[in-house]
Amino acid sequence: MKTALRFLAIASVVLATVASVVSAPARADEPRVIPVVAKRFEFEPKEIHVKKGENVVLEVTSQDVTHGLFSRKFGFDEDLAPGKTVRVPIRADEAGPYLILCDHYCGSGHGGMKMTIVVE
Ligand SMILES: [Cu+2]
Repeated sequence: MKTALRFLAIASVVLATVASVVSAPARADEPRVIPVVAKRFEFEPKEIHVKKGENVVLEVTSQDVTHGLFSRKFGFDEDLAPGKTVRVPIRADEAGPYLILCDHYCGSGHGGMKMTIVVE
């Protein structure tokens, strides 16, 4: 009887250890979250560096008027309503600088409102 109880105790410790090891690696796949602010007439930061194949989420918030967030490369085109945060997942498999544009007219400096994502 004592032997059986000891076996059960050891078995439950082993199972708990296996369970914690199996569930741990999920964290490594979690995307890196990068906060971005949009305001007349710039994005902050202006340049973001990511690694090839890295999963990143841009959390973009407009501080003033409605802006746009457009990227041909990453295939997104978002409207950024003031005060709302938009989550944009990105992942690049090729190195390079990629231009991100405001594509929602926001005033006189609209044409120069851009940022760069550098995939390295
Ligand atoms: Cu604009």
